[in-house]
Amino acid sequence: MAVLQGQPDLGLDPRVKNYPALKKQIIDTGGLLHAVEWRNRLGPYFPVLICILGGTGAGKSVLFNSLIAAKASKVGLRRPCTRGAMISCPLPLIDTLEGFLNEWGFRSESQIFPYQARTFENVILVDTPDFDSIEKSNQIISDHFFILSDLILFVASQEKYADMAGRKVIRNAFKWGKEIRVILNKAVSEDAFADFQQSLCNEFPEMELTRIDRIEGIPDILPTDNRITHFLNVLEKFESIDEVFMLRNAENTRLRSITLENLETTIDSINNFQARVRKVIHSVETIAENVIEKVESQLDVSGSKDVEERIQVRLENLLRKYDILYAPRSVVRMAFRKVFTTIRSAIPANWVARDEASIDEKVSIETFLQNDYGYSLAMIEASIARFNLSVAEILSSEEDFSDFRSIALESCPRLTSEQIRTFYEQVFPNIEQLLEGEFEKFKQGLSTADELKLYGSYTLWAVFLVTAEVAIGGGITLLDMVLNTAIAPFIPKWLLKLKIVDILRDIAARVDSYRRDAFREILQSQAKIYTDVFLTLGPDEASVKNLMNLRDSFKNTV
Ligand SMILES: Nc1nc2c(ncn2[C@@H]2O[C@H](COP(=O)(O)OP(=O)(O)O)[C@@H](O)[C@H]2O)c(=O)[nH]1
Ligand SMILES: [Mg+2]
Repeated sequence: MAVLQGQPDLGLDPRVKNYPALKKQIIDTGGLLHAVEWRNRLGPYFPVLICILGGTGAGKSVLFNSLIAAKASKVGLRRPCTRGAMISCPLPLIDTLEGFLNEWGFRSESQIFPYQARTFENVILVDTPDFDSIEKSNQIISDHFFILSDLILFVASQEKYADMAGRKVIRNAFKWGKEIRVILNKAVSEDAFADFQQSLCNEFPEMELTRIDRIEGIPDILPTDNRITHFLNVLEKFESIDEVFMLRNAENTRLRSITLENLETTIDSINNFQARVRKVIHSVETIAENVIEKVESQLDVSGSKDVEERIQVRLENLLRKYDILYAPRSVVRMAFRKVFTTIRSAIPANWVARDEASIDEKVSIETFLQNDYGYSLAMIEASIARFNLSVAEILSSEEDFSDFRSIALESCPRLTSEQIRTFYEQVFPNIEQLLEGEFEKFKQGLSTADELKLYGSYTLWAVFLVTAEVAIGGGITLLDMVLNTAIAPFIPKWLLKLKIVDILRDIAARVDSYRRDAFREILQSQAKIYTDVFLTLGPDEASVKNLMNLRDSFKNTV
């Protein structure tokens, strides 16, 4: 049962909207479970715990003293006069009682008073601190004794009988089915008593109400006259061990069922919270899917005459530079490296270099970004921004998400341009290597004659390069569109015979799928920032599981 101890909120994030209510529920349930365990340990023959409960100055301490016939508990109107609990118990039980007080954490605030003048050997009588005490510790002690008691003597005074806090305690006991006797103390007026009785009967039929008349002065103990005889009888009843057994057994059953009820409510609340988390995560994921879908459709850009022309110019430039100038292969490779390093960091295609200047100098991020088609880092950034905006909108529009909204603002950073670029570099594969691999593969199936021709020509490199650029800039759709018109005319006949067009399609398809994956991964990593934070709001899974197991075992025994 220690399951709820040490982690009174089961690891919930305090920023969660219903945190205080949930935490209180969990603590209450923990208290009940502890009480069940405590009672089990003591068994059904342990003396009954009779607690005098009531508001400040009602006369609890006076009644306590009167019942044990000793001026044990301090009496007074200065509040709160009684600090902690005053407990009267049979001598042989003192050690057990001390253990109990230590276990429940209010040993230092309580006093034990062994019975002397009047002894009930099967009764532990507790003068509890005022439940309406301004001191929190007093309230807690009073709450605990409420839970642990077998029988409650609830004291109201004529001055304060209409008090709402008192009403709440009685209501609670009634709901619980706990044995409770209500006492109107310091009663002087017949009307007030009748009035109190009436209002009690209305709400709690068959509630037993007893009256103790006011005596003169400021007594700290009442004379043993018929004012308290009734209560002495109640206590004396427990001289019979059968009565003890009956009451403790009945109270055990009530405690177990109220604990089960509390467990169910707590689990329901936790389930509701978890459903809310699932809902917000689902919303974020749906938004991500929508943005991805939208961007994917934008990735299928359509070509135009202008695009075709530019691709041609780009090819011409490349061929002129590497083929016609017979540049050594290493120079081409270096150029490749440079082009693709830049492409990897800036993404889209560039066939803007219409003049004959070296592409090494011409390829720059600016010219990529100037491209009027294809997609770029700017496009990824824009869609991430659109995604973040949609998430913010949904978090603001749904009342159910109000706490998630501020949590997202506080704990979910948006990816910066720099991070997006880095992410892209990480997820996009090394195109240069891919093309080199293609080149090697292509060579393998060739006859010696064809291979020789291949070494003498850089056309293949140039065509590979342009293909990759087109795929990065406009995807497979664009490539298909321009393959026959803009690219194929530059491919020599002997190369065409070697099914080069299919190879180009294959390369383009792969590059295209890589860039789509890269985009999706970046967007999903932004979405994950949200969902990860929402998932860590708690509660701790193991504790919830424990709670459910407890609930199940209770169900079988209640
Ligand atoms: N006159 C009169 N005063 C009472 C009676 N019962 C309690 N008191 C006074 O009410 C005040 C509060 O009593 P106390 O037992 O300390 O109340 P508690 O705060 O509920 O423990 C004390 O000054 C008592 O003397 C009564 O029957 N007659
Ligand atoms: Mg008192």
